Amino acid sequence: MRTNQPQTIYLSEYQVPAYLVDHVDLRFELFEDGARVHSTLAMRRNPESAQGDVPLELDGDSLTLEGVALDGEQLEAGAYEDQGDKLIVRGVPGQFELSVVTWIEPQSNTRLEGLYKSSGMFCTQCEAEGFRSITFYPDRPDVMARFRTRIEADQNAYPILLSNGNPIEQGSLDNGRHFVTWEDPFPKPAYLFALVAGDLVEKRDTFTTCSGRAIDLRIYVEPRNAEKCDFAMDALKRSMRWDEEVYGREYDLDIFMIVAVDDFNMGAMENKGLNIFNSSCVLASQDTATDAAFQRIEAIVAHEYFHNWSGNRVTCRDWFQLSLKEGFTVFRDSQFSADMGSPTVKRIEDVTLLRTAQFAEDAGPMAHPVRPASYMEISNFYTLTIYEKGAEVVRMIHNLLGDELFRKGSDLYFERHDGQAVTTDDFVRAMEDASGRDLGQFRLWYEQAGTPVLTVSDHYDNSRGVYRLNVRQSIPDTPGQSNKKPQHIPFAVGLLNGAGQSLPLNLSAREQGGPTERVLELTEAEHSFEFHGLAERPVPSLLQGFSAPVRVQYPWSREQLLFLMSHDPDGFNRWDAGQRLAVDVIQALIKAPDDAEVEPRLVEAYRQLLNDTSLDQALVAKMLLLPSEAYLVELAERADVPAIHAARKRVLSHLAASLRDDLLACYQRHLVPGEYQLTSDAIAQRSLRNTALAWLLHLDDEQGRELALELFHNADNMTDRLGALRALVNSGFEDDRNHALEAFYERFRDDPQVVELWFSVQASSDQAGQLAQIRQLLEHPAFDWKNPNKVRSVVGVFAGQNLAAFHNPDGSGYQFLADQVCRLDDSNPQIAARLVSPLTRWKKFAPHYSGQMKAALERIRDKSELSGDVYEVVHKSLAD
Ligand code: B3K
Ligand code: ZN
Repeated sequence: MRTNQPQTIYLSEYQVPAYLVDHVDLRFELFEDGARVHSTLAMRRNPESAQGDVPLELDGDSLTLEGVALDGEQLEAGAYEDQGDKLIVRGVPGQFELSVVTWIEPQSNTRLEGLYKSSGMFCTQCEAEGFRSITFYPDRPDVMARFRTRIEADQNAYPILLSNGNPIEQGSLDNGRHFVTWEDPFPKPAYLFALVAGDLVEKRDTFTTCSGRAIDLRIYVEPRNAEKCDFAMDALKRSMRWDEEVYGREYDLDIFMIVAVDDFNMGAMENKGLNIFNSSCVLASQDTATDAAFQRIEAIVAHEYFHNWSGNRVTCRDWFQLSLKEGFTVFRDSQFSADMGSPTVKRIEDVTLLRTAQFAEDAGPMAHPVRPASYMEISNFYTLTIYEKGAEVVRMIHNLLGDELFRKGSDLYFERHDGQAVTTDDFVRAMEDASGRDLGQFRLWYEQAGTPVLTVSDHYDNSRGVYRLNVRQSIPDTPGQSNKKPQHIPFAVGLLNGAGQSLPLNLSAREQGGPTERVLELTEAEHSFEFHGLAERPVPSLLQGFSAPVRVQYPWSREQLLFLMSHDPDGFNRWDAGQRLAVDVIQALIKAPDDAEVEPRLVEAYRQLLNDTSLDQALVAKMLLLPSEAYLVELAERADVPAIHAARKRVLSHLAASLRDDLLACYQRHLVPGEYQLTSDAIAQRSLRNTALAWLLHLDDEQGRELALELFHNADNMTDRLGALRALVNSGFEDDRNHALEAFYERFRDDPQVVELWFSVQASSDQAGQLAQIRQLLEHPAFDWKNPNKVRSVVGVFAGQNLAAFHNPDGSGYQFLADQVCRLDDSNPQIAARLVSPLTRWKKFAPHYSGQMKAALERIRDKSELSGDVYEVVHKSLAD
């Protein structure tokens, strides 16, 4: 068991840095057995620090110190103290130059933080605290410096040497070595530092900015991937244009580079001028990437590019402010994706993730505010709350201010804070100053954790023609927070008459011809709104466009939901009505599993969706997807996963059987002839066909089987081929399933991204004997414990998406996950800590399950030498 518990860091204890760095000069000597890093820091005491003449403290991690010099003089061993995680130098003058030489071993770095090797290339990941495992440094985001970086390496093995900024010098050295020196003119925190050395090919392009500057764009990949960069390059150019047009942000360096690496802990990283990407988030071709992968790539390329302003030019003061850059940038990338495709579909996708996973996080033991007040291990705080809820908070400011004032606010924010490390409060203040609005109460969104619940009731006064909406808000207790204050919530509503028309919303008897949508502002625990001049009782359309990240409770009848499903003018709410109806039907079957009937009106509603070609097919494609098991778990009081699984499956089977002919017709109708295209229409058609196919195979339908085999063998794109494979794998056609899996692997075995898809289709499959199959996947030659994508595609998918198998009543799924977490904890604690997540919400499950989940957590807790990352998650999950 671990004895030295990691420390908790508190926002309230923030102090400005005692010393600043003006300039960093780095020289990397890269060798096959390690790397020597020479760093020279031009430093001075921070005039704003009240700490005075304190010793200089630099952060370090896993470094071998080879020498320290102050103003050019080597220091004797007694003149400094190497504590491993700190280098302390006493008696430094007010201004000085400190040189440090360290030896590191990127080859044996399996944590994938700092400098490491992936498929023969050197690369870095420094956010949040990786730079300290390269050299001793004040590794905190409010220390911003200009960097110059010289990289030296063997010319043959590493012809490409990259770092941030612009290349200023290059040349040959003895022994077949060469060097390149890069200079970044923009001051930046160390977390944005990057270095790459490898044998890579480049794809080049140019972008001309709004002021006419030509930017050199490059994507670096391994030679075998040379043909898979076009889409990312186009996405990059679209992002650059969009940021100019929508936010007035022009790119600032002369060169912008993206490098794809196979072993990467997350999706990508926004290092200044040198973004490093997980290969799976940049490489794509029609043959190997699904529509979802293309969309993800576009969104991530945009996200990292947008960070150049929201994150790099204006950065975070400390890691408690992480959402300052992440929430804002997710909001920006979701606006971008909405503009590139279907805004309603994008909103549905974002809200699905938020409601399924972020709401769960917000209701669990790791719940934390968008601006946390404390943490042990910052890597654990790259959460859905920081990213997705953070984006929702920015979206609400946008909803409250409107397009124009929001843009004024963002302009002011960028102008006022350019080159600074600031706080979420600075962001809100810029929005207030530009708009004249008071966001004082709104700030609670950053401070209070938990998902607000809006309980809505209504009353119609026939004689006065007045309809009243009463809204009560409450925010549940979360760890360390209770009795929360009411928040400022933008609540967008509309009212419909019986013919499905939107009614004018008149908030007083005098008002006439009011707008048909209004954003009501909730600020009190209880609010009532009266709408006048209504000749009949209206049907309310609540929280249109999901105008705030809240749960709405209102006693909708099934009639009302059916009505909204086909009439709500708000596309999002139309989808949501369908979801609520399906949830209601499934929940009823969970309560009464022996009920003979599945709501016939649900079947008819789906039939209409399948057959009415006048509807927006992109929306229909989303509406046909039943609520996921994970969402049903989230909505349950104490979830019984097998019961949820069985009820959902029963509804699915019933729908599929009742709609068989409609599904076949839908499948045929949506055959997309001609070239593969990525328009939202073509994507919707493929999605509809894949849903139809999956449902038919769910019935083990013979005609469906033939269609699936035909599509599997002849598809000209991965979306269709994988759709067919998935349908076969989840069917009862065992031989076909095995043949298809084999053929697929043989065809794509050399493409790691496709092999990951192949793993995940199997890890999420619904077939009996699941766990034995998962164990086999771990033994497969293509599986690699050192590659996070592989671990995620088997272990992560099994525990996070294959709920019925993971929650096997015998507890074997939990034991399995605990084993894998313990195994990974020694090599890659960040990934291990993420994998624990499905166990953390043990209290959410029915007692038979929760006890066993808790036991699995305790087993992890008792592992020897537990990392700080896993320690924090496990201990917080087990706390009362
Ligand atoms: N900023 C990075 C995330 C870094 C995570 C470090 N553990 C990617 C992004 O959000 O753009
Ligand atoms: Zn980001």
